[in-house]
Amino acid sequence: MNTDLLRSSSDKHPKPTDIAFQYGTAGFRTLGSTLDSVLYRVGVLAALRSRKLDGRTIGVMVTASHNAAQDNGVKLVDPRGEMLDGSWEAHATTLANAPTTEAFLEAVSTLIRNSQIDLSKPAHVVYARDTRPSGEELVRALEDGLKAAGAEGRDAGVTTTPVLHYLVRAINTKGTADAYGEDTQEGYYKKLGDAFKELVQGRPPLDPIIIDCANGVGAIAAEAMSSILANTLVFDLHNTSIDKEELLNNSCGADFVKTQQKSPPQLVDVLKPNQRACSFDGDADRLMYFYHDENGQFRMLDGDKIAGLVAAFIVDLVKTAGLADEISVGVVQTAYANGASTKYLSDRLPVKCVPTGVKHLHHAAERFPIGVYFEANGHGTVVFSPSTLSTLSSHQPSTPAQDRAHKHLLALTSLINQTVGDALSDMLLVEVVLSHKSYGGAEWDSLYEDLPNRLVKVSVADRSVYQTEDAERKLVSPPGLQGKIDEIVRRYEGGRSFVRPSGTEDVVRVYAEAMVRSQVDELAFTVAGLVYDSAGGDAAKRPKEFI
Ligand code: G16
Repeated sequence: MNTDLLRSSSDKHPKPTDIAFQYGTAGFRTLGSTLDSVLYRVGVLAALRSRKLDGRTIGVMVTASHNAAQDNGVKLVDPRGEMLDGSWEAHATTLANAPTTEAFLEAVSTLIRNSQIDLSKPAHVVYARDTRPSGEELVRALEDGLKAAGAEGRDAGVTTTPVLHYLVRAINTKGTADAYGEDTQEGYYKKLGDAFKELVQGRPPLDPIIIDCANGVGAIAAEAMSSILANTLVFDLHNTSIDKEELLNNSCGADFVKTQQKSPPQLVDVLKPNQRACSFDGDADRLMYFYHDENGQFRMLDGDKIAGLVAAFIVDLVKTAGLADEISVGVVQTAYANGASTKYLSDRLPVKCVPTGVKHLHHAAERFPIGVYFEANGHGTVVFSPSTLSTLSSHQPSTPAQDRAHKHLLALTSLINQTVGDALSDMLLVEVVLSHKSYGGAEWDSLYEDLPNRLVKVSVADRSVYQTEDAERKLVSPPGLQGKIDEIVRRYEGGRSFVRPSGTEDVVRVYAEAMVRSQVDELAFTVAGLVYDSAGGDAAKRPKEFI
């Protein structure tokens, strides 16, 4: 690498003195206006990661997903389309925090030396961004880093996070036996669209689906998919104002629906009783379904409900295809999974609980022949292990029913974006299952009844003080706080509550559930009050609902 070029270009992207950056749950994420140096350095890091992996293509996505419009962020994607290997997250944080150009150059050469990176190898990086206006300039900083590090960059433009993950895998598997698909956005839409059409062929037509696009990039993706699907499934698109920055994720989108437990206000008068609707988030990697029942009552079908619906469907297909002895299905959840969903699933299948973050769920799911993973917030997908894929491709069905189920399983491996949670792909998957089961929202909803639950955010001065263990279900720091939480939880029938620092927002999250709605709010706000006080929060600013 040309050190002079690195030095001069790094000088154009100085690190702000007063900020410590952290590669968190989904990469770097904070105010977009502070991220210029981070993007430049991520460009250099992505080039080194690619060289370390013999020139295989690395992905870089510029997005702050569900966060408010003024935030932005960046995350790296490894060659199979999965999140960056954990050991390199620390390198990302080190490079991002080097205070000066000289310190940055030193950190780069330490990384090259310690990781034994062969600089004669080529470097390839594909990158994209969501619709946030700050993304344009941040991409320019990234390009400067790529150029300085001598990487060949491919700009995938404005697209969804899952499309970028798809592209990374498609580029790296091109021309091989496990080619993932055509390495273009059109290839992605066609792959999913063809699989969907095959899966619903011969089924009664589905009613149009209402989609809340969160005024984000999902609106573009849904539009493109809609023209491929034509009449097979009609999309009724809402919240598609991608040019109005202030509307992004604002009173709409998957995070709003999940945390507020109500429909986006723009849809309240649109929804007819029992009509199904869904929300994407700002970069279309989360999906939340909902409907209003006959009494106009809001009903939410979140990631847990999606996991239940999809896992049962796949288990049935595996059995019908005559493959039950060879292929099993497992489910991965986090502590946010509703207790009722964990009970429903673990009565039927192996279930594993891991810390928050797609990277944790994805890796745990890969240990199952077919791993279904969903976070309650709507992030998730299904992964088929290499040996399952080879069993499926060599299977010889012996009856027409087996043949049909086998073909459907094969089509599912194309419909599902196996690289990461994908709102569009997951939505089509849900629609397939609803079509095969002849379910509406209410039938799906009745698989089990959620325990009342509540998610609260607490702003604290330093969220790094809050450390957890046991898949984030217990606090180990600050000392003594977990004991106080346990004592409160014991007072509530079926009570459960835990506290963890967010990796994407500057807050501590408090989750609570209990048998009775009114009690769950009390439990959540009491625990939130404990957290606020433990952080030495200003008594005058204590939110009034904290008990
Ligand atoms: C990201 C991660 C998810 C995680 C979410 C919230 O989602 O990819 O796995 O559940 O952040 O994380 P936290 O509670 O640590 O803030 P997204 O959609 O924001 O990219």
